[in-house]
Amino acid sequence: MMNKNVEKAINEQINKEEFSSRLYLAMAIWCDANGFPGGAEFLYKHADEERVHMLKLVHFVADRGGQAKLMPMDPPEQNYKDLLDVFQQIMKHEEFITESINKMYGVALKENEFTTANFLQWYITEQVEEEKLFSTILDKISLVGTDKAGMFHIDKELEGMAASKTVPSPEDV
Ligand code: OFO
Repeated sequence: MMNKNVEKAINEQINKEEFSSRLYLAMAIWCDANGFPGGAEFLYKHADEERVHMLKLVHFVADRGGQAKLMPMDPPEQNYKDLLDVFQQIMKHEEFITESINKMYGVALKENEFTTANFLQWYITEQVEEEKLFSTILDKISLVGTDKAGMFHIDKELEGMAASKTVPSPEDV
């Protein structure tokens, strides 16, 4: 049986991953409506990935004899200044998620839930990848500034990144 504090922390993380998925969906919709089809493709796919992050936690709770609880959530921001604004907000959000995962890991260790801590290692590694990915994209966008041709090129790059990515099922990650 899962420790109550650990279960609570995991349920809160489930909510955050679900929110991440919704946030990236809102950003994808904005990109679609504002002339960034590549950015939209990339973010639609990333929204799916966040759903996988959520499901992986849901399955883990079930496997340990618990029942995940879904919580209400505020709607994400749907209006953005430009593509730079979108990726700056993503970066900020991912840093918040990393902090939250580290805290959850801390709770598991404190409660001697080593199986859970071991399981959470995947999320710790994943956050390193997520932050690296978004900071690379953010650097490129910052470099281009307001140059329209450069922005077009970035959008094409995002399209390519989306095309080369397949979203795995929770069991495969
Ligand atoms: Fe789930 O990694 Fe981003 O938020």
